[in-house]
Amino acid sequence: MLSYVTTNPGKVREAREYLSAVESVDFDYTEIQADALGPIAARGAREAYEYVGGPVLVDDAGLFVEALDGFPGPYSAYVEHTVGVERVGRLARDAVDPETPARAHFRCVLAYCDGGTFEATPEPVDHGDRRGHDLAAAERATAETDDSVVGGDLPVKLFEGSVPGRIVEPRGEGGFGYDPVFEHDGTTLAEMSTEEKNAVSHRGRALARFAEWYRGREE
Ligand code: ITT
Ligand code: NA
Repeated sequence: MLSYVTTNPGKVREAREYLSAVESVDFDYTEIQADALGPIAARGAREAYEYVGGPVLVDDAGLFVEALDGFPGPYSAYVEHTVGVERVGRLARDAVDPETPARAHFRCVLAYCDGGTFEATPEPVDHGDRRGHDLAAAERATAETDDSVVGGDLPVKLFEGSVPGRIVEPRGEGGFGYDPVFEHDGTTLAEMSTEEKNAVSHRGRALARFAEWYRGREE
């Protein structure tokens, strides 16, 4: 049984659409201070594997606002709980003039660890539609995950997804976190059903990549 390790029920709801035989484990693994999601997720997966004693998937995500040089990025959870979503939204919109969209993207890195070894075959990294996005950041992200099997005491395999959008005034009641202020193709993620959000979201893309790989290796 695969354990999806998170303290966030919103993430579990989305993951269930891809992983039916998944058990969610509410375990708060140590989030190291790092400026990239990949290493945070990899460290978390090793720690969660030791705790659960079976295959685990951890999910580290963040909102990257272009006009704020990628803030809050890997600090998104801390910033949500301190500054709050509405104020982050205002900060992002104030950073550009009123006619200019406050461009941003979400990224999600899934880290899988089962204590075993993997073939070190790099997975293609999906950054979604990169148009209008910080290419330097996308490039750094590619460098980070191109070798998707990361070493350490236990090997970990990473899967990534991203979604481009813009920061707007809050709309919608669905989703969680920054969803009400993040608009993709005219709709905020909070205005979408779980299914609709998964079809375009950073997490949906990463989960689809993971599910494909995971099913493939069970055969
Ligand atoms: P776990 O670490 O226990 O999984 P978390 O909520 O702390 O749960 P992260 O460390 O990945 O998750 O923090 C990411 C932050 O970004 C946090 O504030 C989330 O609410 C937010 N976030 C993550 N995915 C999101 C999504 O799909 N839509 C909106 N906000 C999201
Ligand atoms: Na967290």
